[in-house]
Amino acid sequence: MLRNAISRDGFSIAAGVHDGLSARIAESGGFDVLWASGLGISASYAVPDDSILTMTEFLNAARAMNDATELPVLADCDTGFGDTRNVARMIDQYERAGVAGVCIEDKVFPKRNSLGDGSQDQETVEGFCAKLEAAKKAQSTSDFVVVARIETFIAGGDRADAVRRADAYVGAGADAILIHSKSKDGAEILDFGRTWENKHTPLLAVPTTYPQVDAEQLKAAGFSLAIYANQALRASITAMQKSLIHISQHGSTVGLESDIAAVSDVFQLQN
Ligand code: SPV
Ligand code: MG
Repeated sequence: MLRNAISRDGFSIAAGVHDGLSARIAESGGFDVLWASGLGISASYAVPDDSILTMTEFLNAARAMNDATELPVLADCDTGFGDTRNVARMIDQYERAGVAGVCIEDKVFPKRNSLGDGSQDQETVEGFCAKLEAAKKAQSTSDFVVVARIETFIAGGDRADAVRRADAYVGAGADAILIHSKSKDGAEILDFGRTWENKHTPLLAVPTTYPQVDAEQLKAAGFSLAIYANQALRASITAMQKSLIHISQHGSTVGLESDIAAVSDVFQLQN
């Protein structure tokens, strides 16, 4: 259950995945939670992670992950696909699909991926709290989790703004806080975790740009879930590129066969 996996008493890891196959590989790799990555799902359609795909496209990918595994799926739902009414329908649809929880971020639609260059406009605290309240009101099972993602550091804001937002979002009903950053050293994330006075609400991090901050450090700073959001996607891109270039250059798969999964491995992943 997602609620247990992100409890403040323990520490879990989530793999960012983009379809049923990557979800199943993450499950066999020992992860606790699946992150239905907006970046990954967008990349699987070869479009930017800039609010291009529809909710239904993201939902279909999350449903495939949920159907393929026993792991709880935490779906990256960007800004909630609209205003409070869109958020309410989104919750209904994700919950019906069996997804364990959703994460919405406090940027304005259309959002841009957080790791790119360029400015990011943040939603007002009041506007985002209204979305969280709509989400919590719309859920029909008590186990469903709504994560509030704070983009203050991405937008160039300071710790005081991040803390103000975290407190407000918990007040509006958020079950967990994801504090995002694209800093190179992760210092602002570790500082936030250590100093945020709320020691009950689960804290989530996405250590993409600060890979030297390991799970132990995140746990010690008060985090309960580390989301490895895009490593599976990046690994698969490298593997596909290397393999396909080999074939086009050599006109054969000799020298490649031992580096790629056997067809029987594919069958196994397909059950
Ligand atoms: C994603 O995986 O889509 C995320 C994390 O939202 S990030 O790409 O860092 O914004
Ligand atoms: Mg995303």
